[in-house]
Amino acid sequence: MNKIIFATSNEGKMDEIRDILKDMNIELLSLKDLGLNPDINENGKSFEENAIIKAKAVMEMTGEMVLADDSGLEVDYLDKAPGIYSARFLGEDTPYSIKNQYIIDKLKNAQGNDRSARFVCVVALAMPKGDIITRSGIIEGYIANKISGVGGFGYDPIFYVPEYKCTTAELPFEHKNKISHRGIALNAMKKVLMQYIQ
Ligand code: ITT
Repeated sequence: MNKIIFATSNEGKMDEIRDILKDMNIELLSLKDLGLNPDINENGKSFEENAIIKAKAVMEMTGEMVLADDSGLEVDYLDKAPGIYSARFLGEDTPYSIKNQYIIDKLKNAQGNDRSARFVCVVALAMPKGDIITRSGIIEGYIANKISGVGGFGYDPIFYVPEYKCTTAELPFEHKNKISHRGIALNAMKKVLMQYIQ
């Protein structure tokens, strides 16, 4: 069975990734599974650049096929912040209850379409021979008026999806994974992986 490493230290992401890729005939290993805690400088200027930086760094460290996900929340009213800085926004260790309330407070004068936002995900595949392939996914929505839901992670409790009239933190786990930025990007990446795995 082909071994693929997913270069993330975010457990919330990893749970979703395992669910989305569960029908693939691969041995999927996280950095935690390998006991790795690499200090990767995510100094790219886009989700794509950062996804490639992470995948390449771990591929060079292990010599294996490596996937990485760079993702984040773009809030139009905040000029697309926090964007690629979503994890570092207000400090890496600041609880999301504070980050989420901060965004809601910032948007207190924004109504209707002014509250538009999206989650973006770019997944990069780094092959030991040097090939790099990326796929991306986006889910459009709005910043909710209040924090709602306990599912997911990060900014899910403030990301309202009008089609389902709830936040992504209120959607059942598998449902979020079917429609999310990460689900879209990884489902596109599955087609690429099929060409590489036996
Ligand atoms: P790795 O780099 O180790 O994968 P990270 O959390 O630092 O973990 P990113 O740099 O890609 O990863 O930042 C992604 C951040 O964007 C994440 O920490 C959340 O704040 C936010 N985010 C991304 N996808 C999300 C989702 O599905 N639900 C909620 N928040 C999300």
